[in-house]
Amino acid sequence: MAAKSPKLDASPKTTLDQGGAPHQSAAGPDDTMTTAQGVAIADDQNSLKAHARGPGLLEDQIMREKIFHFDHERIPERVVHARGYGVHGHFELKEAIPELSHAAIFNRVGEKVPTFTRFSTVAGSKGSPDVARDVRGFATKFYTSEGNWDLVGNNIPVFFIQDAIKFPDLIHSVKPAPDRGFPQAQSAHDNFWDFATLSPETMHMLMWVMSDRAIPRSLRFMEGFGVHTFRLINAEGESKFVKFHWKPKQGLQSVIWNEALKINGMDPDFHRRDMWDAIDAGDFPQWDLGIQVFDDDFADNFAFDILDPTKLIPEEDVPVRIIGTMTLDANVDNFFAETEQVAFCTQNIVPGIDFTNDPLLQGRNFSYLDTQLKRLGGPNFTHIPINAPKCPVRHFQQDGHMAMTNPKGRANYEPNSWGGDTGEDAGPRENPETGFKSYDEPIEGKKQRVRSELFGDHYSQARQFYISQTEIEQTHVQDAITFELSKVERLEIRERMVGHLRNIDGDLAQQVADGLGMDKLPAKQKAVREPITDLKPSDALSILKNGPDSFAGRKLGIYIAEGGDARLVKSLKTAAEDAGATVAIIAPHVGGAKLSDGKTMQADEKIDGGPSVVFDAVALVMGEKAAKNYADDKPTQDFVSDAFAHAKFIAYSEEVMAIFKAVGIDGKLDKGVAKLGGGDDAKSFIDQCGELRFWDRVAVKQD
Ligand code: HDE
Repeated sequence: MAAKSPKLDASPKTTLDQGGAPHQSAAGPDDTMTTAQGVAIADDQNSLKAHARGPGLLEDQIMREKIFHFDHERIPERVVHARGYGVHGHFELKEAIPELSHAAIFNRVGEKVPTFTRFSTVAGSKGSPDVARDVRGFATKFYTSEGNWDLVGNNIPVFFIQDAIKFPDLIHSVKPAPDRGFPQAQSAHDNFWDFATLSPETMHMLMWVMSDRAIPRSLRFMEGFGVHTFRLINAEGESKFVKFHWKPKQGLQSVIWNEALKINGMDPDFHRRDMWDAIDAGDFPQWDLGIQVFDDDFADNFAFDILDPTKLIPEEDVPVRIIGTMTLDANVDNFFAETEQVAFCTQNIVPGIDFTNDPLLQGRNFSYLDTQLKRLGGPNFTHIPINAPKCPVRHFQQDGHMAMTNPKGRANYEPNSWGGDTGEDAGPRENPETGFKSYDEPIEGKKQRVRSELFGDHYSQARQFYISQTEIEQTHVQDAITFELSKVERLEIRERMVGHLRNIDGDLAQQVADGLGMDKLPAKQKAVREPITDLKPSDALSILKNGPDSFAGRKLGIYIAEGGDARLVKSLKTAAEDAGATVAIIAPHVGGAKLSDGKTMQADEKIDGGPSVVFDAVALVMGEKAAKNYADDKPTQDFVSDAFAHAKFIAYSEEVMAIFKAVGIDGKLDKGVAKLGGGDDAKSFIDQCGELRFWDRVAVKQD
């Protein structure tokens, strides 16, 4: 197992570390419970009463303190990205880029820079299900030697809107409607599609969120993007533009919509559990950090405005250059202290990196700092360990709520003339050599509320995204839009969207119109700028073209029952584990099942709690009597019929045919369903599982 990243100081088991070094209880032996004031508690079961059956006494300072604290346990959830999951790790630079940036993080090859990454959904509240159709946040705090750099990105390289002033409207429209307070964590409703279709700048992003990108199989199997164009600045003060990319070494993978709906019911914590389990097992996910670098010349000649966050730069035009790798290798000790209190701010950048004039980024630079004040209750949130830089911090900011690291000495202003002979510490001074300098971009022009002309192209890259998908993926996009619009009550909103789709791809518009039962295609929406229709497809935009090359990191569910062939189960387990996958045993009872060798194998899940939707591939190994017995069992039938419908690879011992018959797939078995005899069968099956899904099974669209 690799070394773990530096984390918050661990506290002794039953005492609380209140900011300083771990301490022992002042009140007595190590495990004595105390109040927050350190006074030992004699009875934590009974409040103080006037009499055994009498009224409670106000005097009970111990109960009052306990309940007071409990009453204040919650802080406001994030207004967006409320549901998230954070993990510690480190970033290691593989290739220095001094010609592009003088930032230490881009120049010290091999140095391990600690990181904290929080993944999130956008629309749902803290308790919403993980596999909602939504964008995923991918925010990383790098604790660099020159201060914290926060790369606050998403798993989609573009955004819905072009100007920060539209953000509250976008978010209001997707969040639960103000009168009824629902729907939760969904975009399939009138308000969202009303706003989106009246704001055609959303069209490119809509293609992404209607694709399988918005229902990832795991947080480990998705890309990350900084979205905006940033600047890199070298020691000479020269600047180039840059877009940041995270490429998962695990490959890309998503679930399909019907699966997502079922997973959300079976395991609303599917993504966070998956991340916790992988890291707990030492299977540390890794992402390469890549940069797309380009200059003014490219920017001036590119078909779109590089300041427009609804556009991407195809990797075929500017290749992604990999410069380092992030490894996530430690779960948090305390969810609240770390995942909840972490405060990402887009304005946290270090010397050698700079902003551009992207109007969304400019607005974000205000919003993030502002929101932390509300959420964390004061300006000293940088004193909270998860937010504190791991390099020296010296300034004259002082006081405020919950100030933890307070300056010593007399000087709290500058310039000052302390120091020298006075013997007093004069405090820190600015440093023109190493201090942060903005790129001295010349600016002139009129003060206006306008957008640049190229921002008016709303359809070209939406089309490029769509035509870059495989046929299966295109079908998923059609189905997703049809599903969402079917939940929209107002006909004119549905028609407006199909009118936009006609500017993107004729067949897509027709499929959705058919799916919605429209008699004729609604009128085309008027385009502000005529779309470019000959942009080349880009393979990088497809998930299926960028999948993994093995079953590593994936999960096999083996459903066993009485009399199942013990050798088969063992060989499946071994083959899966050898491939770097994990295995869960499912049985009719959690106590497990007695196999052919007479031994009882314990189960991880009872069948009702271990449906096939939570696995990447499944196997069923049962004795004849048991298979017949469970052929009529509904959870068993769902296990098989879902796995089959979701194009999963299925392995079985021949007795299981009784169940296949019961669910009506016995006559449809294809190359994705493998009968296990002996020999290398298990290994061949696991090799085949590396393709993740047997798409041929669902490739022909049923009308
Ligand atoms: Fe955010 N966003 N955002 N956002 N965002 C927040 O900050 C905001 C945008 C993103 O795990 C908030 O601390 C505005 C784009 C992530 O803690 C808030 C605009 C991208 C996270 C905020 C955007 C993001 C946030 C809420 C339009 C991808 C979660 C809580 C101008 C590049 C960070 C918080 C975490 C969180 C504002 C648009 C990503 C309110 C005003 C584009 C990953 O400050």
